[in-house]
Amino acid sequence: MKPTITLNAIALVVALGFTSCGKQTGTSQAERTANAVASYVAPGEKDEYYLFYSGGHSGQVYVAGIPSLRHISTIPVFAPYPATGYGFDEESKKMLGDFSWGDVHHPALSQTNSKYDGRWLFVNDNANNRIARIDLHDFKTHQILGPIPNSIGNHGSSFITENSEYILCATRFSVPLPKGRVADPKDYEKEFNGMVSGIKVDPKTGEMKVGWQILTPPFDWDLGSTGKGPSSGWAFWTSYNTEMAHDTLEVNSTQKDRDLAAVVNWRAAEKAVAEGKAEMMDGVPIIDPAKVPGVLYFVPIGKSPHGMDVDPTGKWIVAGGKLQPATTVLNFEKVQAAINNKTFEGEFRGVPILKYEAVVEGEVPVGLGPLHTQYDGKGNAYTSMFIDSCIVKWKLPPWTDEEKKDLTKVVLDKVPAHFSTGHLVVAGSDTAQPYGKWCVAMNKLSAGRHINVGPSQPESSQLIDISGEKMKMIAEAYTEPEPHFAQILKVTDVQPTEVYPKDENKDPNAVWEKAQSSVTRNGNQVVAKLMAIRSRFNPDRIDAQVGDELTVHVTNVEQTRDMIHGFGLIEHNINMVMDPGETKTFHIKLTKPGVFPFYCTNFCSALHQEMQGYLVVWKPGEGPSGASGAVGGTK
Ligand code: RUQ
Ligand code: CUA
Repeated sequence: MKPTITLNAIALVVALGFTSCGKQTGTSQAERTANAVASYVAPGEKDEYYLFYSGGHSGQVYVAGIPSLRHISTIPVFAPYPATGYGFDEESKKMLGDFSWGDVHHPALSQTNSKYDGRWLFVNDNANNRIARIDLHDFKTHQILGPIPNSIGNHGSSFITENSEYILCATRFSVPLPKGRVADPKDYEKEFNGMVSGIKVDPKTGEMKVGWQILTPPFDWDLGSTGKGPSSGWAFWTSYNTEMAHDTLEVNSTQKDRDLAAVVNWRAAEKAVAEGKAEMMDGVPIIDPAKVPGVLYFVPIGKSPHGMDVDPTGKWIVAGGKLQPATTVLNFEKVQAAINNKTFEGEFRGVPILKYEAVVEGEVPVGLGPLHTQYDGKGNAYTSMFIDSCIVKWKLPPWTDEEKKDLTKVVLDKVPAHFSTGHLVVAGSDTAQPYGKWCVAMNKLSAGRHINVGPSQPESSQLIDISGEKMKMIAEAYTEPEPHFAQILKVTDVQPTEVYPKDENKDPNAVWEKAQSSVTRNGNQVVAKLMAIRSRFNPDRIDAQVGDELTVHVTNVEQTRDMIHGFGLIEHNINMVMDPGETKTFHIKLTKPGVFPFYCTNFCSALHQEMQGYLVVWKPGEGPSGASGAVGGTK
């Protein structure tokens, strides 16, 4: 295949600014009114869908409503977030470990039988090689797994299998393995390796652990997705840098017309590990695909591809070629046949390369810079165009003979986006039964479409109605930097709790009545058990001494929705926030004498401002009960 567009042409397009792929819609007064009504959620009414979008290097996940596109809440994941006290109490501090940021790219809702089951949302951290689990019963982060051993640059994740058996991950970077081994990047080809990881998910609790890994050449694995239906048990990733360059990647990794995508049989990998065919590295069973045939295959994809998305039937796998003005459609049945018949065009390091012509259904000329593809479940595909700045709707196979001869015929519609769309998300696209109806384009550049906020600008997201034959641009909103992928979940497909029921609070330090609250001393350990209720803390005085270690447990005894209390401690960098029925704990060493007020940080009642108390830190040997005493004040 000849590259149909040169790098220089693309550089030129980028340098000249945005290309456009059509007229802006929604300009007549009637259209504007109709669009406004379509996304309007009147005061007191509710959105129909959740949009969970990744917050990139903010480390967080944001929740918006669809169709309003209003930001509704922030779920802190990889970075402290004082608004919910995340990263201040012992439990969340422990989850964050030594890191105070992450780079969230791809959220994945848990699935049962290729349908969202409303239980968990998993997200990856590209920066520190982690995966986190948000439980949808309370919309909070409950586990952060990692850094994953033998895995650097956890970008090609989190892709969930059809029954949430695994979160599958592939590395963006390669390094000498195991981690900690040093080799000269000049010896990249020989010394560096990438990895595909299977993170096992407990079917009951969602608890993750590293299951197994597959060693790969040092390609930069990119986006991927998991199979279903006929491709059940398989997963797919594109790669760039099959050139295995280690410097000036912009030039050196874009030399080849085609890069090699990975076709992974994860069930075969699981089986190989069970049969003892793996070798341990850093505590993880590692499969060498050259020694265990049937686990990994390569397939060529042009050119520097990015997204690779399986359609709802599981038969079509679409890859976007960043430097090629077409998407490549693989036919999984042909992939299977090529594997069975050994229709290979060679091998790389013992891994067979499937013959391109044998597995490709067609290259659809969608335009410049195709990245990601989503589906509506009605036979249509929607591809985000980074360079053309638009969304292209096109028809999936099967194609007529006439269409096959000229695939421009399957390109159905284009709608401009503003600007440089990265990911897009169609509601439920990665399930067997998409909700369809809405598409959100997540654009990399807002380019001043909003009121001026200085040189650092937000990203823009745009809501597109895909229910009709032609797409309709409906509304836009601005988001925290910087959304990558998102998931859309129907509100009725999840039942979050509104309070933590008292009976379910198993914290041994929870206190529910004044009589249970206490401040006690044991050696230099001072333990305070406080209860928070509108509008006081009980007790509201803690006495201790310099050199003491202070542990404070605060229980919010409210059982009313939205009755949240905070515990901010002046000049100690502490802010816990307790939801109704929740107990949280912090632990600090007291190093300076003084009287330090603590107060409720969450506006909870008319007398919220009165909800305060004192931590009295006496000099050693001083205080109301002398050297050995610690007291709680007014009960
Ligand atoms: S990548 S703009 Cu991090 Cu998902 Cu494609
Ligand atoms: Cu409790 Cu404000």
